[in-house]
Amino acid sequence: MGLWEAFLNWLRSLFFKQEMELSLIGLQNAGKTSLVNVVAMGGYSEDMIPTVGFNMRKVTRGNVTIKLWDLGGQPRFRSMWERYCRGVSAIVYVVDAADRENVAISRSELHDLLSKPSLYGIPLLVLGNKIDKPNVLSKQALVDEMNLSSLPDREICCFMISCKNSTNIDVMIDWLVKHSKSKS
Ligand SMILES: Nc1nc2c(ncn2[C@@H]2O[C@H](COP(=O)(O)OP(=O)(O)OP(=O)(O)O)[C@@H](O)[C@H]2O)c(=O)[nH]1
Ligand SMILES: [Mg+2]
Repeated sequence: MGLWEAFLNWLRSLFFKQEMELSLIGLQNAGKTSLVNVVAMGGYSEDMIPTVGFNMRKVTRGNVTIKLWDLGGQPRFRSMWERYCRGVSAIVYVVDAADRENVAISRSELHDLLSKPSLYGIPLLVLGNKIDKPNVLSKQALVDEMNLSSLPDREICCFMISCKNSTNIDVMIDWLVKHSKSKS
């Protein structure tokens, strides 16, 4: 590569360098920590320990640095979700799409969280995880069950993913990069 071209690439990298801060929210066992591991290219494991409190991980993908707040989903940790969602570029809400019994709880926790004035306007990405499993909700069914159409005043998107098979992980990252309020 010529010197001029290298210089242009360097210039481009300065311009497109982005920093994103995301919060991963959702009920216990939804697959939040698994998602962090997959995004960080750390692989997938069946043997996961429930997150106690939260973990912070920084992941770099190309020119994008992503700071991920991975929160515990058990009931006792849910009251701290709001605190870790304030000021983030986007909220990523993970749902186990194979766990039909808990979708209603997941919906009410999401709506409770987003009713907080401090989180007004923050883009929301809802992920239906575990689509490798049999009998999962369809995307439309998840959108309906989560009542996403009744959440006004923010950008909302939904993807169906599998951390296990890495399905739609890249599409998801693309969306986040395009729609996060970036601090470049
Ligand atoms: N089949 C399948 N299982 C998954 C997938 N993603 C995660 N799991 C499993 O779901 C279980 C819980 O995953 P975690 O990532 O620990 O869930 P979490 O949302 O972080 O849970 P908490 O930290 O307690 O809030 C683990 O056994 C994972 O292996 C997936 O895409 N497919
Ligand atoms: Mg976890």
